[in-house]
Formats: sequence, C-alpha cells, structure tokens
Amino acid sequence: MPYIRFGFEMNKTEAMSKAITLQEFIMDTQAEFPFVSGQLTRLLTDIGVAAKIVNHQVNRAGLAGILGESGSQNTHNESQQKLDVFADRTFMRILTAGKSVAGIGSEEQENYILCGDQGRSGKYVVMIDPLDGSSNIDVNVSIGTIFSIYRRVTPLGEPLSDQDFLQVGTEQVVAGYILYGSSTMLVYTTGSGVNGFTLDPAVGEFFLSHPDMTFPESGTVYSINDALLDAAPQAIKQFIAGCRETKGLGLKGRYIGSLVTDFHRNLIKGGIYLYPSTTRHPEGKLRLMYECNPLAFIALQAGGLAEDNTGEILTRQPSHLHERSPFYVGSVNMIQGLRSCWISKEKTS
Ligand code: P6P
Repeated sequence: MPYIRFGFEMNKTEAMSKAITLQEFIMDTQAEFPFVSGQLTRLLTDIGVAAKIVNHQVNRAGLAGILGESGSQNTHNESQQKLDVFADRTFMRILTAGKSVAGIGSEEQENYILCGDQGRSGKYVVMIDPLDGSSNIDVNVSIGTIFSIYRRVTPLGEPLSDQDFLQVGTEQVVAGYILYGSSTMLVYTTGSGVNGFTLDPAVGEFFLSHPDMTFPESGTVYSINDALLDAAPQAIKQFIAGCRETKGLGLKGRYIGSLVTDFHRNLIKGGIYLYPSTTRHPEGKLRLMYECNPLAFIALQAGGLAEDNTGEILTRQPSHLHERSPFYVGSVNMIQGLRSCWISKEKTS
C-alpha cells in the first residue's frame, strides 16, 4: 500500500523517514471513508489523547499510589484495579467530550453508557476493554487497551438501542489496541491494513513506526495457559501436543497472561494465541465484543486468521454486551493446523 503524504505517494521507507505522526496519518487516510464528516477523524484523535493520559499513569503507577485494587468490583464481580477504574473513566470522559460517539460499551460498566444527548447525535459506538491484563499491573508486566468502533444502527436523532452495540464483528469500522509496554504503541486498522504507532514521550506524539503490519504465515510461538489443557476440547489438546512434538522446529510456549502483549508479539514474530472453552467455562473467558472481535479484525487485516470453536468468529451474532467466546488467533498456517485438529475431532460447542 503506497503512502500518501501531503498528496504525494511514497513507499514505506520514505514514509518512515518522514516521521509521520498519528494525527497526520489519520488526516492523510481520512479520504478513504465515504461520506467522511470528520467525526471518525476526531474519534481516532481522541483515542490517541486518552491513550497518552492512561500511559502517563501506567508508567508511574508505583509512584502515584494507584497500584493495587480499588476496593470495588466490576460487573463480572472481578475486583477492579485502581488503574482499571482510571482507564475506564479517562476513555469515557475523552470520547464523550469528542461528540463523535453516541455510546460506549465497556468491560468495566454493566450497561452501555449513552453519550451526550442520550446518544442521539454521535455517528459511532465504541466497545472497549479499558485496561486488559490488569492483574499484571502490580508486577510491572505489559498491559493494554482494546477498542472497536461501529457505525450506529439507529438513525441520528433517535436514542440508541441494544442493536447499536450487538453488531457482528464484520461491521467494525475501526479496531485497535494500545500496548503499554517497554514502549507504548497504538496499533489499529480501518479495514485497509494494520499500522502501528510508537509514542515518543519526549514530544508526546505517536509516530508511524510499524507501517503495514502483517502476521508471518507461520510462527514458532504458541500462547496458552497450560493449566487449562486438561479441561479443554480434544482438538486443542491434540494441537498443543503437536506443537510440543515439533520442538525440533523450535516451537516454544510463551504466555504472558496479557492478551494484547501475547497478540502483539505473535503479530510481529508469528505465532498463535489460544484461550479455549473448558468444562468449567464452556463459553471461554475472553469477551467477544471488546477483546476477540477487535483483535480478530486486526488479525484478518494483517493476513492472519481468528476463530472460535465453530470457525469464523467475526460473523457471530452477539446476544449480550459481555458475551464470552473461545478465541484462537494468529498466523494462518498455525490456525489452519488447529482447524485440522477440529476436523479430526468432534467439535464441541
Ligand atoms: P488466565 C487478562 O485477564 C485476560 O483477559 C487476557 O489479557 C489474558 O490473556 C487472559 O485473560 C489470562 O487469563 O486465565 O490465563 O489468567
């Protein structure tokens, strides 16, 4: 994909040499959207701003007295870390102020939040996991934010309804994540490839650092919580056994317990992430709307694949905001290897 920079086409190397900021990239690619009204540009810009604010707190969590649990629980009776609450409030505040968003569904909120005048004016709805992997905060392991943007279904001027949020993953307009790691990155797709931006804290700007991100067709990493295997479907057991047998090919297990971090490493180096259904959690653990679907959209745009137990996950009709799903995502050859295990074993729902 050529880069348009101030109206000039250039290749990846030239684009890299010109230190394109996130803002410039958003403006340069705005023209891709039919009926562009600037609301999506504003929304993407707002996400960048919220990311910088959350990043600042994440980087100083141990100093700012915001490590540890907040003492409250989220809608899933999971104890909320102080940074979970901070991240949720920050994205809510910034996105609501931007007036492009009609409503927000968040892992930290039981129901979706209506923005502005009861959600009558914004063109978009956002699904978000404000801080994924937050159990890693206190031990200084990378964590992330995952977001998904849909066009509203109900006409402008009318209040939002469930149908605006319970859309299939193929309806996503934008999907992305922020990785608060050794460096802070924002990676997103608008349906024309995947691009990664690295925050330069010295100037407070995200710069295009990873243009055209693509999954290697094969990888040497499999990411799964080994403790789940005994309770996982036979196909998963067979696949992992196969990974272990091919240690001669240098396959290795890497599992950080932070989905965004495991996904990002596999996107760059090649690999597969698996969070299976189990006998205890037949529906899996991860959330369809704000963990699986956004990363599945990114994976497909980067030439990878993403599935649940029955195959294609992006066409699955969600039934409620916090629906869970088994999730397998990564390099095409590794997902196809998993598929062959499902074919040889009876699929479990
Ligand atoms: P487990 C974090 O809670 C998360 O949602 C993902 O970031 C991570 O990959 C997974 O759950 C870890 O879950 O059950 O292996 O601790």
